[in-house]
Amino acid sequence: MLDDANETSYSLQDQANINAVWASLIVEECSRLGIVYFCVAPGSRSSPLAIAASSHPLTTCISCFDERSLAFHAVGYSKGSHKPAVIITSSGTAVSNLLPAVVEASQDFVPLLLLTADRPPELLDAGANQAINQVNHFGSFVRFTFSLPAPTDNIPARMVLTTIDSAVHWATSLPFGPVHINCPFREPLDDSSDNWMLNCLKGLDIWMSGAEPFTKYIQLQNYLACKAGACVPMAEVLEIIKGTDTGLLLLGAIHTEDEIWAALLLAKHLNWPVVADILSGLRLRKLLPSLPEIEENVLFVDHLDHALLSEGVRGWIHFDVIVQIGSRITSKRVSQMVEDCFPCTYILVDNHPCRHDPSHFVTHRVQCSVRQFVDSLMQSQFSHRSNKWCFYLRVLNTMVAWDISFQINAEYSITEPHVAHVITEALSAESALFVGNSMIIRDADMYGRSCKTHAQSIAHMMLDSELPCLSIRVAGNRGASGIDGLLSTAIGFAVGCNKQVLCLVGDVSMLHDTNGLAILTQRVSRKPMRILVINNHGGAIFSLLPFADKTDPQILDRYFYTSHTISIQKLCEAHSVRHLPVKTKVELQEALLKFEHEKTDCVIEVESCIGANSTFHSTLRKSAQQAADHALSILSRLPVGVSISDGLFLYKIHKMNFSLYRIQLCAPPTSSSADHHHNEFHREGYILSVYLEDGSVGYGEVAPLEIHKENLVDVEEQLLFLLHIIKGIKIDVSLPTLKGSFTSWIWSNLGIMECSIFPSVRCGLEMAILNAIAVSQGSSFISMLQPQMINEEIYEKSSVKICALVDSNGTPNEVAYIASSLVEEGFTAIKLKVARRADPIQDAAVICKVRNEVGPCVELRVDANRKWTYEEAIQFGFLVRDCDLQYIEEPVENVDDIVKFCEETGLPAALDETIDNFQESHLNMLAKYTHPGIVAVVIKPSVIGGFEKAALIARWAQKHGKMAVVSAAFESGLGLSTYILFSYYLEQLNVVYTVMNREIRPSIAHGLGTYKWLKQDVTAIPLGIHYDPCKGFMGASVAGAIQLLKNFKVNNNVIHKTFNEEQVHRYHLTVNSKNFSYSIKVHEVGQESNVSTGTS
Ligand SMILES: Cc1ncc(C[n+]2csc(CCOP(=O)(O)OP(=O)(O)O)c2C)c(N)n1
Ligand SMILES: [Mg+2]
Repeated sequence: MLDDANETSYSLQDQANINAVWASLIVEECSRLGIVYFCVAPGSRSSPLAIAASSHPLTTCISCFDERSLAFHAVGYSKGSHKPAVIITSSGTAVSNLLPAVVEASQDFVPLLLLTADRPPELLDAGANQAINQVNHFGSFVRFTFSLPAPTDNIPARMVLTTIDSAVHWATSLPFGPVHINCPFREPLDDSSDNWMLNCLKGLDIWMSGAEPFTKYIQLQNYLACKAGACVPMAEVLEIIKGTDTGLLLLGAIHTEDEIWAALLLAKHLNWPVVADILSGLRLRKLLPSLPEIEENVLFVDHLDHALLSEGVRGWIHFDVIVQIGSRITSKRVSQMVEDCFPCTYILVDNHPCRHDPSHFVTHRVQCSVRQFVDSLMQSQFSHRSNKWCFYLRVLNTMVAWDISFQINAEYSITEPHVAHVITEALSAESALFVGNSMIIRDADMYGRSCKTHAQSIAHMMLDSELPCLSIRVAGNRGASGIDGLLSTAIGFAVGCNKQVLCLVGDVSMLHDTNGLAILTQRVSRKPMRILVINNHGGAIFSLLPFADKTDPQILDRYFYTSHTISIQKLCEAHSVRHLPVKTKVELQEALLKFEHEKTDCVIEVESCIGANSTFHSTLRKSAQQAADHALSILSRLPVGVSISDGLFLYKIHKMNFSLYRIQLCAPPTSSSADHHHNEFHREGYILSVYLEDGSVGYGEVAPLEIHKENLVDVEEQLLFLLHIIKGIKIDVSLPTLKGSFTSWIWSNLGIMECSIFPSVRCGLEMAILNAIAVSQGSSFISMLQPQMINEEIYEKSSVKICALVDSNGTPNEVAYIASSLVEEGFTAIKLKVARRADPIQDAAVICKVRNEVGPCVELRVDANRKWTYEEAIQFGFLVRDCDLQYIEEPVENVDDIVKFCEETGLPAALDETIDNFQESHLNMLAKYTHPGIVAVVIKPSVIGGFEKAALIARWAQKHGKMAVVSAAFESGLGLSTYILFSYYLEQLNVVYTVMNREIRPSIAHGLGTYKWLKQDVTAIPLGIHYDPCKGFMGASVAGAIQLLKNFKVNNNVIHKTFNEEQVHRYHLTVNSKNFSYSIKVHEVGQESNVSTGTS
């Protein structure tokens, strides 16, 4: 870094003062740009420049006391050499004397660089000697003018260099002409020494060690610039890109559909990760469901902004080359990351000539259209060497994306990030988006997401573009980012682009431009518009600024938020514009859909509130940061030697087999409806064995009961199918994250749709695979899920609290006796089955008796399994009101009555079957149950479809302050051990959650009391469930469960049949029709059939 600067070819450290540093930088950069002829007029204020120019080894200097003549001399030099000459003058009329020559140069397109010394601002307009207004002194006769600040070490010195580079680019680009840089200097003007901070040289290391200009401007055709030596051929850029190890394609604002497509093509060609800004048109992508390749081929790191919240990620991420298409990046964190990547090559491509480089780090500035740039790159082939890097970024992005989606979807109320998250669904091929400033554009950039397009749009797109994904044209006023005139601009944009524009604005922005509504009502040749106003009653953005916490709320309210109660509805009425208020997520969806097809304009007003918005943003940031840390810890634990280069996988499945077990139970399962007249009870199921290529084996259990919708026969068929297709399937490192990874793995690797795999099969498969990976890594099921939790010592002392299960047949006395024996044994939580009797009064009598018997400290739960009518449940509820029940599980048969039940009785309830029956998005379905009366969610992984779904529901419960209770479905010791570890994992998550919210909850008793039913087991190792004297409850040892799974051996005495690989016939069937033909791959299991197997 800076220490190394001593050894560099160009040294600045020995400059006496900061004036000399800046003057020296100016002259050196001119020389590197090929500009070496300096016309120096005498003067004191300009002495730092004159000294630097005259002492530079490569410059030629000439002098004249008459600035007018000197300037004409410079014009002559430039005409003759086709290179700009530099003119240095003192302040005052010395500058004015340059005007005639500047006019001549301007009219005759002669490049010149004017460096005029000036007084610092404190001496202007204050009667100081020789001080006149030199800013904009030459009016329209210069192509570019810039007034530098007086030199200071508070500003990065590289800014001086990018100013010179930009000025020379203007002078030597069509139409060539003079450029003016005004240079104020503060005394001392000589070389007397003054302490200055070396820190201002940050980012100059490479510049100092070379002889190249800081920012090289590349114009695809510019003769004069090349002559001046200022132009770098495109070949250099190509070479850089070819040699890139870790490249990033950053897409800023892109304005036309052609250019958006060109950028997409470039992304595919380079195969670099892509960060697409909201204004690029590629952030809110619409995907064709049938053609997902684009998402597979191009890695869009949509959530880099939030991933960068993690300090670990900030320290780890580094790109050696960044290509940015289109200026302006909305995300500050991404811009900061680009700065932190320095020294790196930073290539900015845009067709305007301006310096859009606020951090002053651009090394190559290519001035051309996106298409021209892509054309010039498409002829070259680039090697794709950063697969591993892309893979890491993909995992990181996926995990952060999952968390963002989770937080947004799990929030019952409509939030501003939710609007940004779902807005793509309201856009079609015929629409465009106009984003307002303030929070709106940032939220869309941070929380927007791509989504699948629906059928009509697909047809349209295929005809339109024949490309696999649809970009959405997005515009905004980011030139000056004002909140004025946004509505009017959006309406103009709608006329101009002839699309159905959806405009998103904040309330203050809307109020700033209500006259836009008058333009809206003049429907001149445009399609109807939807204007979505987020009304948080003020400028919410200020609540996110660091000073918000430290400022008096009244001052914030009045002078920052400008809080108001102005009615947007009445404003719309005044302009006869349709207005639709929106208060919930569902209402928003309906409003957006409704107006998509209507012919009228409308204003949809989403109600929000500054405080809640600020809190939710902070939750999102914390959660995304944790997700990014989690992703990093998974990636950093990749075992050495894992192959990432070929297909980015962690393991390969060698084979799978499964065995039917039959074990004895002590009693019939409580879920059993059959009458049991004999004393022998059995449980049947399958043990899956998944073998990895490294020899590790993991076991899983698939054992459907009556509560499952599938039975043993269904399951066997599906397992047979899996047995054949799973061979050779790869597992990547992200699979154990349980954040949608299994769902996408099952679809993309096994080709099975999420809804087609039976819940118990998916659960068993997840169990077997996670256990196999744990064996292979020499760790445990828990460490798979949460690598940060690895601490073997803690496992030794940890146990999971178990809730005993009582099938409460019998008289109150009999049941109370059983319950108190359980308490004596050490149980502190008991669940009693109710609603088996005809009369809820009898159930209530049993519960009252039990409570009496076991005392007040035992947690009592009851489970009605939805068997009561509402009236029966109410009757029971009122009778047990004083029994202090922890909760009543599924009291009523009608799902919609459960919240009503809580409200009427004031008793806590829990969900169980309700979640089992969710077909689609669990979080949307759960939204109905945020009511505080629902205190727990009972999760049976085998019934809801595995650990991934179970973890999602548990996180929802934890987020809403509810208990997430894991419950077994009478599985064997294998399933139970995995559930013990899963319960422990959830408890740890809950600790993190509650610590964040500053409230520690006691441990939860999990529904694993079914172990008492096992008379026999599939394993010889006993489950370590004992009274834990330290904790004071009946608990399952975590270390015991880890050991059981590690050393698991199937007890062959209980195995009835094993399914290994059977004969499979593979063949193709080809069907030829008139205009098309298609081929079907058939895998046939079992005996050879008579089907003709002619191949195509
Ligand atoms: C013309 C103009 N005036 C002032 C500002 C400063 N400013 C930026 S955001 C903002 C508040 C915008 O409030 P709103 O439109 O309600 O959006 P929110 O912050 O609530 O998302 C203001 C006043 C600006 N950008 N432009
Ligand atoms: Mg607002």
